[in-house]
Amino acid sequence: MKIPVLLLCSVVAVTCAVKVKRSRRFPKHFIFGTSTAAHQIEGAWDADDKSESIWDFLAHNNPGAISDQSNGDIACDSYHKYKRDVEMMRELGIDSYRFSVAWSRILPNGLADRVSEAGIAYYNNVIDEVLKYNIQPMITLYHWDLPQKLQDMGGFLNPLIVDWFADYARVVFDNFGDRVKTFITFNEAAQVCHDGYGSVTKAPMLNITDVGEFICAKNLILAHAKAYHLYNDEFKPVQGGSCGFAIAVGAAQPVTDSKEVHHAVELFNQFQWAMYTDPIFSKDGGFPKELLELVAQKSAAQGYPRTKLSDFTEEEKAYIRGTSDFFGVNHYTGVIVTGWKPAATSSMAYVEIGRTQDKDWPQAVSYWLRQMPKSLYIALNVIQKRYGDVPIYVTENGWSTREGIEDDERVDYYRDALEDVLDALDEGIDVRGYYAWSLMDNFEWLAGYTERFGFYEINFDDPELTRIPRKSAFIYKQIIKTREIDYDYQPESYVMSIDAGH
Ligand code: GBH
Repeated sequence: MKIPVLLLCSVVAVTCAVKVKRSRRFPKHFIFGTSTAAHQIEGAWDADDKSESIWDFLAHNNPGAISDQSNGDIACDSYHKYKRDVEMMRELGIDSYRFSVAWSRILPNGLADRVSEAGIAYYNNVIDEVLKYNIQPMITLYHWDLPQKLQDMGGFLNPLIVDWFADYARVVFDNFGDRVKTFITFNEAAQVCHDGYGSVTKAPMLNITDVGEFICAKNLILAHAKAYHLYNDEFKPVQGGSCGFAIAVGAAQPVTDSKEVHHAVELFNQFQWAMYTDPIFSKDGGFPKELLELVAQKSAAQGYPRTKLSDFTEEEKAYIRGTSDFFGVNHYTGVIVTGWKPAATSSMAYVEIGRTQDKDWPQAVSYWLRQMPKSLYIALNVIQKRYGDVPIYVTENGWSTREGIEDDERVDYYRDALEDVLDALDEGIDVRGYYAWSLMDNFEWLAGYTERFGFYEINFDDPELTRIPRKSAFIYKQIIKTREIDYDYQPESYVMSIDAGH
């Protein structure tokens, strides 16, 4: 489907003039970074006393589920090669590095009866190494790798996960919070609950449609809130950092300006991400009202004695509301929403919402990823409209290719996305930083090593796992250095070095 440019322009209200070189600059204190996640880069899956995570377990027991039958056993071997990783960060000149901590490396039993010395030592080494070069660490506590032992006890379906997570969070804050000033509790709650519990696209692949997803959602949000309160009450007064939540927000653009289509967009947003963020960021707290009603209607029509998703109690709402110091947004792409056609046969309103991507938008290797014009700008706007002036970090944004260091599509994607950030800044949206996904190629979940997101390429057949900078690495470096996007800039050679002061 072809979307008229004019419509896009009028709806997002920006100048859609052909790209002109602008002299706009990123503010001096704007943070540029890169993101990774433990299971995707560390390898060393059983080093020292580390136990299996749900992703280790999935790959070991059901290798056919992963498109190239690979696993994260070695991945980028960052467990041993973190010094090279930090050297790459210095080459790029980034201000901050977002990475995640593997729960099963810190607490091999999942529960907090025993803390792994080796696990703590590893993350201490990473933190100290980045800080040595003035790169600020940002830690994600949970990026999808639950200890399998906790999954055996129900994982996010067991309400005790709230305490288990808070106990784990205490160990993380306690050990690293003296040096780490930004924490993210959960990465992409919707992907944890929808993909992992409500379908088969992420571990633990439970496929308990709706019911599993909703139980997970409530427990996860409560776990987040408990960890936030713990940080806020006990650690922040001494350590002085901040703690937040990171969620995937895709742009949803109405196909026409009609009321019906705008309503469909709102519903789409509610089901895709706002059901996880309204309880935290909205004024009244709790789940979106309309979503609750629609789920209740469907539940009744399907013969359930009660709704599949009840709202939080008033006490819980108050406990959850306001528990994030910033909005972490992972953003990749978006859709054009065409309308909403309720159907008696579907279990969820979400699947009744018509959506499409324009065939003219460049397509990445990941099937779901296209370069939608202005998508990051649209997403940032929607967040600000919904929740007001909350500080925002773009905690992930990136593009997948196959192997090869000439990654012009990635260059285009990043330039456009950063242009969107400048547009958002111009309008007073409080974007504090931008973390590109990813520093290097890594284990892309069910897609294994077939989709490459890195500034640095890795040949996973090479035992040395040598990291080689792509063209995009040089472009990102130049943007960070000059704080502006120069569309004419081309690297003279592909030889990397570390600039003075890094
Ligand atoms: C992230 O997931 C993960 O955090 C990261 O680990 C992963 O490697 C990376 O991205 C690349 O996949 O709403 O229109 O944007 C992103 C998963 C898949 C979430 C697509 C949103 C719907 C499309 N995203 N999904 S859209």
